[in-house]
Amino acid sequence: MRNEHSQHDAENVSAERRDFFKKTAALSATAIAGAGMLSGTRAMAEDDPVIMNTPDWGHKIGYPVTKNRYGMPSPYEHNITRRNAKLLSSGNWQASIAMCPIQDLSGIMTPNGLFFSRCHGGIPTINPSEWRLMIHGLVEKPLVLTLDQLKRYPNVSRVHFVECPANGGPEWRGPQFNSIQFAKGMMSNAEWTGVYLKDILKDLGLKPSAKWMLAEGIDSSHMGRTVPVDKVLDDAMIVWGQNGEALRPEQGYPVRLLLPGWEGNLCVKWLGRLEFAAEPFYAKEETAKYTALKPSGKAIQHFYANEVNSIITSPCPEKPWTDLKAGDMVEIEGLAWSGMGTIDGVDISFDGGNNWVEANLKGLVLPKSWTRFSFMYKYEGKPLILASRARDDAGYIQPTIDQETAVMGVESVYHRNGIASWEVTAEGKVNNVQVRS
Ligand SMILES: Nc1nc2c(c(=O)[nH]1)N[C@H]1C(S)=C(S)[C@@H](COP(=O)(O)O)O[C@H]1N2
Ligand SMILES: [Mo]
Repeated sequence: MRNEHSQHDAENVSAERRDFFKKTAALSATAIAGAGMLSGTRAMAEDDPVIMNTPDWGHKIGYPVTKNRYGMPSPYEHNITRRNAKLLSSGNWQASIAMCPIQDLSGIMTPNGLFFSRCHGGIPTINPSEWRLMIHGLVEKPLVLTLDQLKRYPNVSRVHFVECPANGGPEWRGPQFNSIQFAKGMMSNAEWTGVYLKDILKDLGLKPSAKWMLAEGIDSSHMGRTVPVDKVLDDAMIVWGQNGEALRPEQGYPVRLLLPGWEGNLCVKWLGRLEFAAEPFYAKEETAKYTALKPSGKAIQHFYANEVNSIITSPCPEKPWTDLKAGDMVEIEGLAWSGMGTIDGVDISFDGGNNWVEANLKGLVLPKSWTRFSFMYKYEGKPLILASRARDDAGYIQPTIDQETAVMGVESVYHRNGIASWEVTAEGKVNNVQVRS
């Protein structure tokens, strides 16, 4: 009888909706056209068959949670996935870059299944009971920790982005991808849980001569990077938690180093060893790679924090304005972040950077974290060059592309933070462009 009962309820609901529809239809399109968020006929589509539907989900019992104990997104969201950038990984999917669909995210947290992932030697499957962290070198008391021992230190949770310094790197010489996911998707933002490294070091006794720390991974790439001790004693974390659950294998399960705001490459995943020394280690990833060749022919070797940056996520090539009509109000949204501090403000330009208006920062505004910005705009159906320019509380503002290339040339792969712009055509299509003077 239960099914019949539900069927009956569904019919009532449908009748109520029909009444509502008849009453409001009197107000009709004329009252709404040309004003507000939904102008014209889209607000009151009298011939929309969906309004009268009584689909299965409203009167058939649904499936139980036992079918899907670890939840998955709705099958209708199947197209929202990470995507691999062939250009950067020569089609080799073991060592690859999986770009985050930043155009499809809301708020500032990246769901763990969509977090961007950069692996130099594939993703190891590590048994946490066989995992140890060795801390040695210029310390009074070297230490080997199990995961349980590590978790006994005071836990902290912090929201921070991880961005590969090569994010946007293929575009120094001009746009390469008509896609935000491929142009800017080498970053994500999460709440990380772990311990401050300085709290562990209290037990070890750092020798005064210790100026550098090598962090080494236990994956096949054995990623090694040297970190100055100042950063270690400031806010470096050893993390095992990602958005409320264990780190995902792609993010370094069971434990990774997190250097808030600094190059993703320094945030060594599948961490196994920390060694303190008086000199940098000059590991492969800080000599052959992750250096920036300048026009003088010299390369910058140790550069760390990702500079203030921003990108408009809506509209973007994947989220065009092709269904808008002149007069529609539309929300321009985007993400701003700085590895040097907290976002102070974001400006938006509609004419490629000649004039600027201030956007609103929405939701949480946290240090070294994605910050969402927003601007309500009355669409005019005219071509635009949309751009965003972020500022941080360390006093930095994004440079123009010309200013940036004047200093860095175009040979560097890393640390691009010049003002990004989208061309919006009269039809509302969105293209990746670079504004040069
Ligand atoms: N052990 C190890 N750590 C690593 C890497 C790796 O391949 N192995 N890749 C690095 C690079 S280049 C980046 S950009 C970040 C990416 O972090 P994510 O995969 O969690 O997004 O991890 C870094 N840590
Ligand atoms: Mo990276």
